[in-house]
Amino acid sequence: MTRHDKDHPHNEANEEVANPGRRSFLGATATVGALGVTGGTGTALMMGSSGEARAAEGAKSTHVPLGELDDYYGFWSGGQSGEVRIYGVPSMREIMRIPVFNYCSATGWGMTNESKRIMGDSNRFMNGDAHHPHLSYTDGSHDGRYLYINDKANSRVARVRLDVFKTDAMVTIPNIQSVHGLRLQKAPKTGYVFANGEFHIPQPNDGRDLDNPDNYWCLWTAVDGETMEVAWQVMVDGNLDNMDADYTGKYAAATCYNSEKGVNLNEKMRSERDWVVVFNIERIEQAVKDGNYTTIGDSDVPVVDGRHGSEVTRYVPVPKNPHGCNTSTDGKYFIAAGKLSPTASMIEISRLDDLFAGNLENERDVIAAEPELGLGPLHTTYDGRGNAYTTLFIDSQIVKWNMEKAVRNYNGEDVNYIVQKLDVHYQPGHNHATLAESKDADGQWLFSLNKFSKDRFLPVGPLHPENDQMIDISGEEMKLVHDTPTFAEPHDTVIVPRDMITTKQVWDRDDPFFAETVKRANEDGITLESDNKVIRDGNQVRVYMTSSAPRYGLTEFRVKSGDEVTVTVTNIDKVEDLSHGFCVVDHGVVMEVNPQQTSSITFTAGSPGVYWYYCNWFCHALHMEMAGRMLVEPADS
Ligand code: CUK
Ligand code: CUA
Ligand code: CA
Repeated sequence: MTRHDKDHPHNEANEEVANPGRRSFLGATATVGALGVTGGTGTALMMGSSGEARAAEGAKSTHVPLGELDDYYGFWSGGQSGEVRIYGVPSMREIMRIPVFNYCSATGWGMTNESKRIMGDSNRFMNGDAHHPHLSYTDGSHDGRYLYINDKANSRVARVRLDVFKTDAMVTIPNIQSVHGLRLQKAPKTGYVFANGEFHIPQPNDGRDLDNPDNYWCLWTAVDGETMEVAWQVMVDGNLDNMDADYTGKYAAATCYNSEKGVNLNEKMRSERDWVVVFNIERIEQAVKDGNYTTIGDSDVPVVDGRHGSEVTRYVPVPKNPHGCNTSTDGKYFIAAGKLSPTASMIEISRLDDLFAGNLENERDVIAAEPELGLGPLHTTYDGRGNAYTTLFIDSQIVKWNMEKAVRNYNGEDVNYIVQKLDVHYQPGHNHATLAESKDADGQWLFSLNKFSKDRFLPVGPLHPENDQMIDISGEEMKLVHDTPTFAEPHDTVIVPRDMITTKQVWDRDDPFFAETVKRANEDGITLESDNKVIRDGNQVRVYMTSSAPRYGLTEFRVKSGDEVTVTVTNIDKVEDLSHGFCVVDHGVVMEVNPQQTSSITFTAGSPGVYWYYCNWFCHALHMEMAGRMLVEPADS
């Protein structure tokens, strides 16, 4: 973008011709704005748009030329879809979806034996609500090993392997209801995965205390990020909403919006202040080591008492129903967004030693500043240059503010800490900047994950998409550059440079993802890479076959109605991207089988008849012909 262009803000239309790459962010509305068309439902949109069109002058392009790769991987949560989505940044092309807590019709996730083993008991739930994806750390930097994510709907935490982009572990957290806030220990390494139990419940929740909410409690949980086993829990007062950990491995902090322990809206809003609870991880570990804990119900997880008066927590009062909790990337502050208060509370992490040592008169002495930002502050992210960016849900804005100036202002200096407010469309929840939950924040791109999209996209009926907007923050000014409609409902994202992630393009035959399946085949005396066999064992039938484009090793197999059939398919193709599938018609049976992968699925053979099975991932010119017959005989024959 030249100086000349900047001086002629009404030339967008011509510029689009000259530089088609800009089309992606200027789009048609900018042209309409420039033409001065008014009226109808477009008015509000246009006013915003013409302003944006100018703001986008000089912004970085989101265009990634054909055949070239994006600079960043973006990991998006899938909200109540239960999955994780991968976007390329800056193009915002959706590259992949990773089923996690959901059933997947394309890959067979939730149906294959491999995915069922990973999901365990919780496989009985067909839904999930994935809010907070986070990438593992070494010394405060992302290390590209794992992604962890919570399930608010069924109280689970899952891990995704980033070498194959598959979910590889899932744990249901005991003694809690709803995992909401989820964060990782940043140093020296992940370490713990911390999970906030959001809804307070009787302990144990076995029918006692139904009508006695005063005796409901929430627990904060630490999961071992390597073994994915629950390490310990801490019982707290109030509830737990969002959280974050510091950059030393010593402290974590969580917002509480229900210090009242209310069970209805009015009760939950009764107090002018709720709190941020700060956890002292070393002290909790010591308490567990010293046997200073209890257990609850059937669970043998150590539960340390962290309620008021405990040595392992401190409660810092902050204004009304706080929501987001985000550690600044300089490691200095936990920043809690006020939600029902127009403020954010900056907790100075270096004062926490004194807070726990009892050297401060008041818990509020750890507050470094409480800047007023606008209406409905929800979440904050960072550019690594001393600025914070907070979403304002009610104002439909992102406010950029300077942390150091906010502190000076709090200390009485007459200095303005607000740098800029940018309209977003509309009602933002989380926002997130590139690398902004690591010490490597690079201040390039900011995303505003807006809950409402209203008039921004072609209408698709009453259920609207969300709108994830992309903002260039590399300069002084935030510049809106791109709208991305998303389906239900990304809450949060984490974005890292592409060189942080190293993937396998073809499975290794000894991969743990399907090791148990291989082991069982070996017990049947099967060599998966070459054998095509049917083994009958009472009314259990195990069918083994290879796949190699465009054929299955077996073009037919015979079972009896009502048999429990397990089909194990090994894709012996070694060619990158040559995936096969296996789908049995009228049986609800489907799975992906990628190069060098073994996949298996167990089902009940239906009523007598011929049932075709076919390859449902397009693999070859003769892909349609890649099929076979399951011949189902009557049960008594
Ligand atoms: S919560 Cu969704 S907008 Cu679950 Cu992270 Cu704030
Ligand atoms: Cu094999 Cu399609
Ligand atoms: Ca409250």
